[in-house]
Amino acid sequence: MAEIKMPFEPFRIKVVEPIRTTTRREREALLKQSGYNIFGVPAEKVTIDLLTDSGTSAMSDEQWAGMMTGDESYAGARNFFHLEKAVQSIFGFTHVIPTHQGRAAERVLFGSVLKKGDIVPNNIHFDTTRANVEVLGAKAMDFARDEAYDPDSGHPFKGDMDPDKLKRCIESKGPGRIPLVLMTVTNNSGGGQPVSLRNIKDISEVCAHYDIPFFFDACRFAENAFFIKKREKGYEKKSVLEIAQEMFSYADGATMSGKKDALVNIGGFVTLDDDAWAERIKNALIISEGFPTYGGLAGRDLEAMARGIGEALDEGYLEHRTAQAAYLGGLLDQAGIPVFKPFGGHAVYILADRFLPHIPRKKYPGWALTVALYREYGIRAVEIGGVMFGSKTGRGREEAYPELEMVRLAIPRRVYTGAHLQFVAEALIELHKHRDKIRGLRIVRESPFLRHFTARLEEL
Ligand code: P70
Repeated sequence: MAEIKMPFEPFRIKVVEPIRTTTRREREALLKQSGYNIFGVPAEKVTIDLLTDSGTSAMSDEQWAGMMTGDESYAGARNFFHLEKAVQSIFGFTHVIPTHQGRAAERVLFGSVLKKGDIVPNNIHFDTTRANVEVLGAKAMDFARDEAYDPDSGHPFKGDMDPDKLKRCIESKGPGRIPLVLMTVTNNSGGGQPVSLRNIKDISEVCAHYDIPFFFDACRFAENAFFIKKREKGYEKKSVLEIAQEMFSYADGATMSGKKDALVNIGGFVTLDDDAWAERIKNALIISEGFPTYGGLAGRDLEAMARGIGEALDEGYLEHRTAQAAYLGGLLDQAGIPVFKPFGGHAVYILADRFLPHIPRKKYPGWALTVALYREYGIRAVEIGGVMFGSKTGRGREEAYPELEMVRLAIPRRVYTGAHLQFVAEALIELHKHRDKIRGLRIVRESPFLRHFTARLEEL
């Protein structure tokens, strides 16, 4: 078996944050209190927090220095212009409209261009994106290539959208009902898999043919560009920046959660060329987010994002980041733990239905694994499966489940070392040995949208 190397951290640590440990008894009580929902557990009671890579990055010395230059004027703060320039230099669109995070960008964009009965195709929508489409009475549809749903397929670009599935949808529903097509890079609900430039060009051509605007959900664009460099023929010698620029050159705009590949703790934006859409979005922004040069952010946050978005394209950083996922995934895989392959950019995904074959889908094996991982080791992960994406298809009807039942171990950017990941792997390997003791759950309370954040459950 190949040796799995712990990656070298390409940074020194200047500020540290202590990790507190808890006892199993304490964690058991916290689980009970939170309704067996790890979103309800206080972060200080978590040993290693792999809930999300969103807003959890460690900022650099450059970003912290930039925070001191925050211009807190209401309108036209200098940091907005820095952000505008940084975003334009990578994305290449005229308008840059800041928002407090990704879902706010989705809301102001979709709220300005979608109406009831419309359809939004995507490779696979992530949770908030789907919710922001559906809350407007429109329908979110997924057209990822077939390999996306096969955890064992080694296809290098499992994030790709299937152009034929997209065309069939446009032909059958009519282009007039599709105000925009989205493409999520990397594909978060499908194992953090990249989309190839070939596919971006193909989808862009389909959209152009029917005159439908093509937008990216660009949260993890830098990781996607890095995978293109590593895996797509003809891009080996291009810089990650050039690849990102080329990706965006085929689109009409993007929504962005800066909490991922802009390396900030809060922030996002919409960026696009169309003047009429930009005007509508800015008007919507003023109602709920703020004036268009700050969009719900402080000047210092805008500066951190302006600086972070460039740092995310650093190839040494991206090499380490993807090596971290490969290291953790490799240790698990070698120990016989079922994992989604290839390993994604920001996370390792465990195939929970295979990890816990004795728990049926209706008893939420993925959720059960997140509960067990916290209870036994104080590690927090997130279920991407039946609770997050399951839905009742009608009154009293059976629940429908997504194709994949997974637990995501998301790796915060520049936060954990190789030793931390080794601890996580050892914990999972131990847990796997005692997996038959893990029990399923049932939901006792849930909200109509995004139920995973607040649902309460009970162990069976
Ligand atoms: C995550 C978070 C956010 C996200 C995303 C894509 C592809 C838009 C957004 C919204 C959400 C999350 C999930 C589970 C636990 C905690 C947080 N993804 N598009 O971790 O962006 O959060 O800034 O509103 O992945 O994947 P924002």
